[in-house]
Amino acid sequence: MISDWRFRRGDPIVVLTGAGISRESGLDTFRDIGGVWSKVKLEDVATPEGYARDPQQVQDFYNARRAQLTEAAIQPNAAHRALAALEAEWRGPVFLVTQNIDDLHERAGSRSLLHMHGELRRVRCTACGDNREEAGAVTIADVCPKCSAIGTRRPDIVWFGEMPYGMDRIYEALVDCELFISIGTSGTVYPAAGFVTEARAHGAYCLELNLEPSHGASMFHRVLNGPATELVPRLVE
Ligand code: BJW
Repeated sequence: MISDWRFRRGDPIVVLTGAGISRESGLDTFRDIGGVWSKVKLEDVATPEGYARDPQQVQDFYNARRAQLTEAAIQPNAAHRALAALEAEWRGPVFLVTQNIDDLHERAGSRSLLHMHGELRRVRCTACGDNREEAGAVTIADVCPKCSAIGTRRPDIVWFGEMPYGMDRIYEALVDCELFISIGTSGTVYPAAGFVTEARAHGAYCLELNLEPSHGASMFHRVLNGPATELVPRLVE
């Protein structure tokens, strides 16, 4: 379908994904009814201040979500797989920027991928910067395997007030792309919510795929509403 439009196979594409793409894999979104922020206060678990107040509460929250990723039922869905197929088949660059901290895109086969809000399966030492994969639970009594500091291993997650990863690379790609596709994000959290403005200002065609119109829907040239597992495979077939 993409190639039915004005795009040539080889035009650069940037895809932004949010929690909605993983919803049909069994992971909660944040702001929908029953979402993550209806169960915990974001100030407690997704800010540096919350972590300073009660680090073990924050570790417990991320330990539970890290463990959930290893459940057999949590698997990449047809939308994750379709984006991996797009990257494999399109002749030009397909740069996938995800706000998600799960690993479903890489498990589906995406390779040109940036986790701008960090990764659930990584921890970072606040003393020496050591950043490594962690499959299990983390506690505030942990010792950093690199510098031996105690209690310095925090989830490698970008919390509110912190700088997301890869911003220079992302803005370069937004300036160069011919097509910007936003999938499964409410468009409420910056800087990701502003990517459509940037891409559009530099001439990209902007397409939104979401269950419902997002907060930024009016910025897109075209908006398709429905579940990601239906819309994304149809787009790339
Ligand atoms: C489906 C579906 C299906 C469901 N199919 N669709 C005032 C104005 C402007 C900005 C600010 C401000 N005050 C503060 C700020 C900055 C702040 C911010 O944006 N706050 C807003 C709340 C106002 N941002 C930051 O602090 C960021 N850092 C920053 O700005 O640094 C400075 C900077 C300056 C200049 C340049 C660059 C940087 C950091 C933000 C960190 C966000 N972290 C979180 C938590 C991660 C940890 C965790 O997972 O616990 O990231 S918050 C949470 O929201 C998570 C997500 O990645 C992020 C976005 O959520 P997402 O993915 O959009 O999910 P939902 O639930 O909101 O939406 C899901 C959508 O899917 C819905 O629309 C559904 O309809 C849809 N859907 N099922 C298709 N089956």
